[in-house]
Amino acid sequence: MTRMPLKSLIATLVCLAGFAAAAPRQPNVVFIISDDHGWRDYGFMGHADVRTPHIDRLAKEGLTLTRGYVPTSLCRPSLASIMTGLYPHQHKITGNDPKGDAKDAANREQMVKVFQESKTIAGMLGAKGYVSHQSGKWWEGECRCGGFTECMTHGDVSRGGRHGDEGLKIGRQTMQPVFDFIDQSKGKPFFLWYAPFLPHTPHNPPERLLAKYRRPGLDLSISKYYAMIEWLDETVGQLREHLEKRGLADDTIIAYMADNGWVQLPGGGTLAESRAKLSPYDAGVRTPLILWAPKQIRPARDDRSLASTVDLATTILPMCDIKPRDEMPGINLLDARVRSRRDSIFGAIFVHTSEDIRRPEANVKYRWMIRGSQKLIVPHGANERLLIWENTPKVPWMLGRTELFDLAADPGETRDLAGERPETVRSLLAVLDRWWNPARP
Ligand SMILES: [Ca+2]
Repeated sequence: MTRMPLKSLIATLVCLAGFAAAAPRQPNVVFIISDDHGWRDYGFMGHADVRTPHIDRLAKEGLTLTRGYVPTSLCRPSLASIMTGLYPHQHKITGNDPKGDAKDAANREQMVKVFQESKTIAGMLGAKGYVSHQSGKWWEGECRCGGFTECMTHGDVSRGGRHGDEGLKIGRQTMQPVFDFIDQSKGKPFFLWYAPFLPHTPHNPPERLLAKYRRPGLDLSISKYYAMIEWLDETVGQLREHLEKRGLADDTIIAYMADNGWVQLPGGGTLAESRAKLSPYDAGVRTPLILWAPKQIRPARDDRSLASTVDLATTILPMCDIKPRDEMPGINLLDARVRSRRDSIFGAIFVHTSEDIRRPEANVKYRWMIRGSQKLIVPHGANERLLIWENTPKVPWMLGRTELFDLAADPGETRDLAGERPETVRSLLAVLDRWWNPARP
């Protein structure tokens, strides 16, 4: 072995130190989170009516995983999973509201404290020098508590704080706070949480958009929902255009997803009837996931692999030179081999208004898992009497029995195979219990 002369060794060490100091530029990270949006309701997902040209373009240019899922189909716990990279039984956020007076500040504050026990993506990026901005949906009180450096949401219950307050103006009334944040953070890497109250109710789209979908034979409530989606899409286009105008698009990662699904029933229908939001069926838990980064992610569409929003942390943090935490269960979605090796994903459905804000097992109604194309849905018998929607005793889709579906043959989950395939049910249940068994928390 040749010995390196001392002078050269010192020169090399100085050089390496210099290299370490000039670490690669950290990419900006933008989360675009649609609210109450059905997984098929996009142009790129094949919808015949809904126009989403801007989201379609992201999907075409990015890595698009059409079999994406949220672990739970309700806003607050789903957003908490996106922000922490953890399952609801890990971060313990399972419901939208606390039991008792949901408008009582102290009552809500106790819930927010539970959320603060988990590390957030905003906080982890912040520790590495990122600035961050929250806009849109945010349930966890004053948004700086979630690790953001700037925000729209005040969280003050006495001024209407619950799920976003001032933040809910984004997209619907203005994009300016987001644009101002981007402009002012120039030079520093940033994290942007863009979770507009779109296409969420109230379905009150501008007439110029509604006019495109108003037609004989299409129920007006459905026309309005479609127009709300196009409204969301317009804002996605505006956000991207702003990044491009500022010359930042090449240094930015965009992750797109919906927080839960939606089925718009003719005549308005009630949520409890729709078998979507707050249900364990695909209409509630499935969403396409798009990862877009022109310099780092090659365009591809994957219609086979199972992906979860808990994978966002474990995919994006390494792109920002941050090691994911050990308790994060996700995978790196950019690695095609890792994606192909995953055979199962999991989730759970909880009551809308938490029985016990600290014990997920006290609130769970269903667990579900998918292996390949087989989907198992298992009710939690111990909580059978709990109402999933407060004050809604009758939820027609809630059968209270174990169900098994073949999603490849029956994507609408209409034919329950549990009775015909007891062996499959048994083997899937064993896997599900290894993931999380609320009977043995
Ligand atoms: Ca939602």
